[in-house]
Amino acid sequence: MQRTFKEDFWWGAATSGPQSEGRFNKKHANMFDYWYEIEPTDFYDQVGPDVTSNFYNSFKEDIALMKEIGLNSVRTSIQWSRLIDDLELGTVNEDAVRFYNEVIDTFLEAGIRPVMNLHHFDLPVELYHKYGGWESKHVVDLYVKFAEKCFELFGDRVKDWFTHNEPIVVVEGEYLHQFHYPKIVDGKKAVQVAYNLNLASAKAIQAFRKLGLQNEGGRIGIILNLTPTYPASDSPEDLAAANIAELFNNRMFLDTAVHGEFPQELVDLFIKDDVLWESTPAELALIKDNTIDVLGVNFYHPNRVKAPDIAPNSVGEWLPNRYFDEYNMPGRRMNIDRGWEIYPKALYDIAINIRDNYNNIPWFVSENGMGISGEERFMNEAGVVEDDYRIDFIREHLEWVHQGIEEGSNCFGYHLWTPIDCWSWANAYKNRYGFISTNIHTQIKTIKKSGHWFKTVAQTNTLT
Ligand code: BGP
Repeated sequence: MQRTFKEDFWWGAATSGPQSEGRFNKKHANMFDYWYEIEPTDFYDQVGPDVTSNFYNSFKEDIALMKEIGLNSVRTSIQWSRLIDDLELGTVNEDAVRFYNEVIDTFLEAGIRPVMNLHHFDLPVELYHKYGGWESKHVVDLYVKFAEKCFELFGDRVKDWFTHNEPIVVVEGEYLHQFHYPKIVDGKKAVQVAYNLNLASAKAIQAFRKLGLQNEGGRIGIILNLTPTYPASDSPEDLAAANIAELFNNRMFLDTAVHGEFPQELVDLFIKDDVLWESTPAELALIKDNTIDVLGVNFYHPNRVKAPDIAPNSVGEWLPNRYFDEYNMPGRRMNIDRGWEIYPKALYDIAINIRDNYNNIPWFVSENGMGISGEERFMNEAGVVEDDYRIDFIREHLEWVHQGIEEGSNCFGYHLWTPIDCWSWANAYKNRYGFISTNIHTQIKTIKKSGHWFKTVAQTNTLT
């Protein structure tokens, strides 16, 4: 069946500064730069973020390749640790200003809409060591200074801004489940960090509007990784578990971003467990007044949950997972390389949820993708990766997006993670996601079969 999308649909891909630029000419280290310095063995093949996919040096050639595969929009991020010279004063590093100006202009000349995010897990590490990072409201204010600089410097040409990418990952990775530096387990700090990230987003939105960028065609939002929750059964216990998982994983940021309020049920739970954040009425009013214009949804996998085997109790460290356990649904489709379930229909469920419960706010799929190990095995004699599995994956997800749009969802685009194979946090180069492959030894970049396929989809606005 042929599916046609509207004329101005965003066909694109997403990356981030820390995963693509490399550390070249950066004054400050971010959390990952530093983590790699102190614990290189935590990274796959001990490959760190020093070079990544070399975008700092090769952005002109890289953007030309993105143009060649028909992308009309690309998201990346401005690295706080690159742009800002004095983190307290918010003064800028002139080389970084030159770099981001050239990147933005190169995108525009290529006919690609540059979409900019401000924080993609890459807090300057000094702010963690000095103040506890996102635990501190002073750091929230320093972030707002950084955001203001970005708006002032680049807001004339960048029209689509996002405050954070997947803030829940900071909460979980750094403060609960120990998969990102500093690998702390502290429920109270985790909850404060979640609050402060919400506050930072609202304050950045306020700064954006004070500058009047919304009157110049600008809009601002947040990018959330929504993982729809599916309970293992209809039992009251499983339904209750799914409800708490949904509140913590999704609604803690989504409700605040769209409605300006934390879900009361979640606040009550935090009060009961004595982990509630410190807030002021003025901050809560600011959050209420500064909701998003637009939403980015990263979707990789659903969240299947059941009631925990052991009933919640107050012993041990507080973790939200005391209320829900992951459930391995028999027969589920898996991407074994990344360990994530493949369930494209979840994008339709997200579309309908946003339509019905979140003001049908304009949104786009800001990340979706399939990380595959050892893609060289699929390379043909010409060096092209024949990634038919990725084409099928994208097609299936787009079919459900289209169905959602048919039923009134306000979805305006689809971005694959990622345009060019890039470095990924602790997994480094283990799993490849791109439309374009990177040889990490030679930095030679080659369009994969999926890149050629996507070009036709983008040019015709049609999925066949
Ligand atoms: C998202 C992040 C991206 C990217 C992607 C793929 O959570 O926003 O930065 O890394 O996931 O996941 P991973 O790199 O962990 O395989």
